[in-house]
Amino acid sequence: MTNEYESYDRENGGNRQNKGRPAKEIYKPKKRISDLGLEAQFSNLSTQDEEPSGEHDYRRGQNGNRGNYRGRGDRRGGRGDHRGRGRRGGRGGRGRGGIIQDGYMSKDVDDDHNKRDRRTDDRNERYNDTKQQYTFNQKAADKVNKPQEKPLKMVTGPNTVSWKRDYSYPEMLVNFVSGNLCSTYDRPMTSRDVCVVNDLFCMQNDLSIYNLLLEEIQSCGIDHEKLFKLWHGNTRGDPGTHLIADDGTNWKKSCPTFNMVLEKIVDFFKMDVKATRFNWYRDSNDWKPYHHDAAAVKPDKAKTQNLTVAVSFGAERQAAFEHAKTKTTISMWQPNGTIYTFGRDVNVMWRHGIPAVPPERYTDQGRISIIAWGLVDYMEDVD
Ligand SMILES: O=C(O)CCC(=O)C(=O)O
Ligand SMILES: [Fe+2]
Repeated sequence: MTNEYESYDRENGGNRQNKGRPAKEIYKPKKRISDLGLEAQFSNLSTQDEEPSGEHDYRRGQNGNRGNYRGRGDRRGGRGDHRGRGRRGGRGGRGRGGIIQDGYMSKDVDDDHNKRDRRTDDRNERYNDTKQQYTFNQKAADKVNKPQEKPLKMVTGPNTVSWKRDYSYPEMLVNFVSGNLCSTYDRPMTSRDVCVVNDLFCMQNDLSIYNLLLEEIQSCGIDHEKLFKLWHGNTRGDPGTHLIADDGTNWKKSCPTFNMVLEKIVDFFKMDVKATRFNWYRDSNDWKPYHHDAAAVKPDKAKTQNLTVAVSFGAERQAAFEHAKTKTTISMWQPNGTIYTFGRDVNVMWRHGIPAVPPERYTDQGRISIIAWGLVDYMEDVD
């Protein structure tokens, strides 16, 4: 089968167990954002393959938080580390839009660990590490500054071939939006648009949210093998691509940081979220093949989902699109904290995925993506 859309993936590989990898032990933060008061709010969201059972009121009951995180709106009176757009300012923070600052990164770096041979397939030991650290990719920077040695590719023939005005809408239009400057998405959006929103959640070098997500989900009390499923597990002689958290287990109740992320997505995009997913790419060996999300192939999903939102935490990976007909590919780096979204037509005209990283560029840094599928009422169709 060539059309590898989501439901196919799930039916064929999604239920396989992730054997042989124990839960990663991670550090205990000094302060947690567990008093967000959001724990229960998203626990009733359906998975992508199920219809939601009822209406969800995402903005209920935010008063009375005393905790370390302050977002926009009604949350007030916090004294802690995370400062957002709360009505009453906290002391000492820069008051940026919901950015979590002063995270829990430890100062000491485990050099031995970083130098360890990464090519071995026995990755279990590594998941006993403490929290993930931000690393600067010096190799990449050096490469960019290197003088070109190969002969340059050149074009022969005329450099302009058409003077006809073309008013057609592009097959994909990429919008860049600053999460620092606006509290909600306030630009036009068409179904052929991809939007990239930076800095809504955190500074790119602050891995607090990645580490909290991992800590909370791994200490939620559900057995690791039940909680995480290997995507594409062994269906093609491949050891699976990456892990997803199984929404059949009740992990969301114990993961306030996941709920905080989701609430921000709902607020920012004014989105009616119908389904969510927690993807974990444990290291650079994990990846996700090109696919259409379910709304491209299931008419019932298409009625209630016109937007996919993906937020990346942890290692910087590329999110890529492959044109369904021409197979042309376009790829975008996704630094820690970055959002990318795409509309209904992009999901039909293109497949998307997280490209595999060649073994020589191996890194043990992991990435989590939180995906929300749902409806926005301001999306314009393209004729
Ligand atoms: O990790 C990502 O950014 C992509 C995930 C994705 O496409 C999916 O879960 O359907
Ligand atoms: Fe997807």
